[in-house]
Amino acid sequence: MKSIIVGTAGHIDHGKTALVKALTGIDADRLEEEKRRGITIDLGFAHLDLPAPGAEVLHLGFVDVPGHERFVRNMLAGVGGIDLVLLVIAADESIKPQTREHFDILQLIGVKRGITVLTKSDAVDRETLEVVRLEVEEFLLGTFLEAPAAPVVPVSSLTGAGLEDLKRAIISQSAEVRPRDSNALARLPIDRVFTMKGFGTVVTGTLLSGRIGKDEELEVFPTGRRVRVRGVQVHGHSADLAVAGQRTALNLTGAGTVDLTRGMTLAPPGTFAATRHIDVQMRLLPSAPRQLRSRARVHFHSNTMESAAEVRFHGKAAMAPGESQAAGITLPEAALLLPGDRFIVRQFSPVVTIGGGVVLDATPTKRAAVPNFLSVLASGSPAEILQARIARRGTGGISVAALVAETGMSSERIDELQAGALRQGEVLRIGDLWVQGQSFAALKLELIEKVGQFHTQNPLVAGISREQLRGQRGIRAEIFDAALAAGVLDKKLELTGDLVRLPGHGVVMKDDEAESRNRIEEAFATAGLKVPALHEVIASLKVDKIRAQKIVTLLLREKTLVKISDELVFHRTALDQLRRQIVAQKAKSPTIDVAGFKQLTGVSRKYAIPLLEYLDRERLTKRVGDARQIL
Ligand SMILES: Nc1nc2c(ncn2[C@@H]2O[C@H](COP(=O)(O)OP(=O)(O)OP(=O)(O)O)[C@@H](O)[C@H]2O)c(=O)[nH]1
Ligand SMILES: [Mg+2]
Repeated sequence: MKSIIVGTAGHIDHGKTALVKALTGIDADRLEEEKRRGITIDLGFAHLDLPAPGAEVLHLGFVDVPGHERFVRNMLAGVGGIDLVLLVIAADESIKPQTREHFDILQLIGVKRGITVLTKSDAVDRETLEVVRLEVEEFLLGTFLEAPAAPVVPVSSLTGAGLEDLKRAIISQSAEVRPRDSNALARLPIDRVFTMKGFGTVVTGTLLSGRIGKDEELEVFPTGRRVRVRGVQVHGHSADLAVAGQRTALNLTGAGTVDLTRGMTLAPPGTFAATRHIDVQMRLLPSAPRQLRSRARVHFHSNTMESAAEVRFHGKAAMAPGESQAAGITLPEAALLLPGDRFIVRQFSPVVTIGGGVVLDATPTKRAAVPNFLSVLASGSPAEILQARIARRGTGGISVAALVAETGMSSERIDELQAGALRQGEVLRIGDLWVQGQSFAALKLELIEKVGQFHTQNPLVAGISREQLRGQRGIRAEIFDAALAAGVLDKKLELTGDLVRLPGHGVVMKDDEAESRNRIEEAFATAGLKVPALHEVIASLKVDKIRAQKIVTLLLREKTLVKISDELVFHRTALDQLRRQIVAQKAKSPTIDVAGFKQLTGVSRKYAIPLLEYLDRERLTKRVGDARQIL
């Protein structure tokens, strides 16, 4: 079974609705006003099953669009999901303005298959029909509807002439339509919302991808409301499951008609994120009346949504008719759009179709980590695009869920596409994250370098702690751990407990050094403020002078010892004790002179002066004449 969406297109009154009725027996003009005025205003729907080759059934869902120029925006809401177009041109009128505008739209939207139907063949003679056919064939030269690959079929909906030819053409063209991906995440842009007696809220749309089943929970984008599927209808019949490419009606609970409108999208909950910013590749039609300036306001249409929007060209002031280039689009409100979605841009005023294109990225980031990122998205293979998306995240990597949300692909499809690159090491899979191989290698080198720097600055420390090495950059723990492990595997790093070091570096203190360290510390700790001369302490050690000096440097860096002048070094505890004494002294007297200080602390003048100067620097005291004010 294959499901195909067939859309009509063409000028007003050229017989689109009559053709759908002649084919399906269904009048797609459902509104009272449409019947009264004899024109189509909004989208209409019909369906038909045809036998396909191999005794298969071809399910055709029809989307009938209005031809009136005032209702092009309704036409745009319907054209997004179509697989096959019937370009309807009345034989008695030939090509008219909306024939051209609809055809421009079909090309911009990227419709790949179609049939040109010359309607009202009964209303003209054979010669006229042939003239119109030639005219139309010339108009379609070089496009996806170029004959004979895409047939031109004359029909009369009045007499039924040509209808069988048309059905045959539909069957053969449908065979060429690539089925939509029913394994991708489901996405249903809503095109109608109504209530049905006894059922409640019903929405309809063309299921662009995936499947939607009964009792499933869905999220409404962009509002975030959760709804449940009470019933599914496909082609007017109840079904357990709707599959990509089918006209789908869903009976929903959890939302009323006021909560839902055309342009919203249903998708599995918690998977996607609606966005206000997209990067696109767009083309301005040669027929556009004027150039499009950067930051111009336009009408933006994609799938069933429409909105005002601002277009920006990166580093360019304007875009000329006929040009194609990358652009950024900002929407006033978030919408669910995905890479590959097509869009149409209409001039703000007067409203005419001026261009359109394809969404490249619906999750633009500021970092320009990947050169030509957008051109890879525009013309790379699916695997290359995935790799660019992974590379863009640098050493941070991207989670499977985020990559799924960014692309709409299933994780299985992503695995499949990345298998080659994974084998080559171009991308890595670390836990739940995809990381570019190159970024990972750079991170590993960066860590090795950082450990080396640490050793240079801390000669007597065995290594840098993992936490300190990971630093403030907030590298994800899984990636950091993997990079460390890779460094160890390469024998470029060593791990002992929590410490990371370069092999052979990170001198562990030898016994005599450790003993010396203890002796120095003890000498100063027990001396209080009456400290010994540093050189005397050093001279008393077992280790040589140079190593002793290094140990002192380490103790100073740790702030176990504090140097307050060239000559004087104190243990931290002694200075802390002094602070407390000074603070206590303040209660007795707000000032203290040198004599008072000597008396308070029991130190000689040799120590008193540098210590008072130290306290001044520490802002515990302030010199006033010969005395100190205690602050
Ligand atoms: N003689 C003749 N008349 C036709 C044929 N098809 C349609 N018509 C008539 O043309 C008029 C317009 O037909 P519709 O099918 O409503 O045209 P449409 O393209 O759907 O028009 P819009 O939806 O408003 O754009 C109607 O009066 C039809 O009866 C045909 O094959 N032969
Ligand atoms: Mg119509």
